[in-house]
Amino acid sequence: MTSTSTEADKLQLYQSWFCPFAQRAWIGVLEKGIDFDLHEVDPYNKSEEWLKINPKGLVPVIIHKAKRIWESGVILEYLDDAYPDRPNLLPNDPFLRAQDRMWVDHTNKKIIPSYMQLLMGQTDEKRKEAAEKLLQEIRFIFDNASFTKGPFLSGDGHKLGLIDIYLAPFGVRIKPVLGTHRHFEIPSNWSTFHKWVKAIKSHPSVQPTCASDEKLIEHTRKYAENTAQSELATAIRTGTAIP
Ligand SMILES: N[C@@H](CCC(=O)N[C@@H](CS)C(=O)NCC(=O)O)C(=O)O
Repeated sequence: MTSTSTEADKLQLYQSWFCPFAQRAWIGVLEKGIDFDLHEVDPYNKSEEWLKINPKGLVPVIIHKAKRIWESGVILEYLDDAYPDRPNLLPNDPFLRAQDRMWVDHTNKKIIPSYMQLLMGQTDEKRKEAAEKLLQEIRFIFDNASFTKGPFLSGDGHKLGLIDIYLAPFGVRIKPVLGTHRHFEIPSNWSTFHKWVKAIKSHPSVQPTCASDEKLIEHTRKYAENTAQSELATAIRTGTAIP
């Protein structure tokens, strides 16, 4: 906590243990070293109390200085803006900042849809198509990122940054969730990808936010069986934009 902040200003994070989007916000506050309270909520129960916190009814949400902010990517950028004296999530260089944001866009438009289509696909043909697409889209990032100084995707790769945090929840789910439900695997010779996953999983700001593989596999079974009723599942089923 900074010397000027008070208990009333303390950041409040509303999240759900299973949610990859909420995990981003949690990693972000840990990486920034921000003092915060964590509230575990059930976003599917659209109670009046929950909708007062987020009228969209989605996790994550933060409340900071009595103001609420939702949308995981917006939250991460807000943390940099509101806490400029802490380690930045975005690099300083304009080109490298733009690059992180390019991969964020790619993650939203390409990686998440193909990840979800593979998880929810109900025919061999749909799964094969989604698996090929997912590999191609992951390859695209890892072939084009800078990686000049380390395993991370952000900036020059020396430090965990915005795009790492953005992609990490899906990166750590690929093996347990897609491996178990769909026998999907990333080729063992994709060394930059595997080095990245290893660096992410062991990172002190990521590790405490990871649910066990067993819990994630169990939680995602309803997606694999195509019975999930979340906004994300509906968007994938109907081919509309993800929430
Ligand atoms: N684009 C949003 C997505 C958030 C989201 O879909 N969260 C899910 C949980 S993983 C949720 O709250 N779902 C509630 C629902 O579908 O009703 C973000 O990145 O924050």
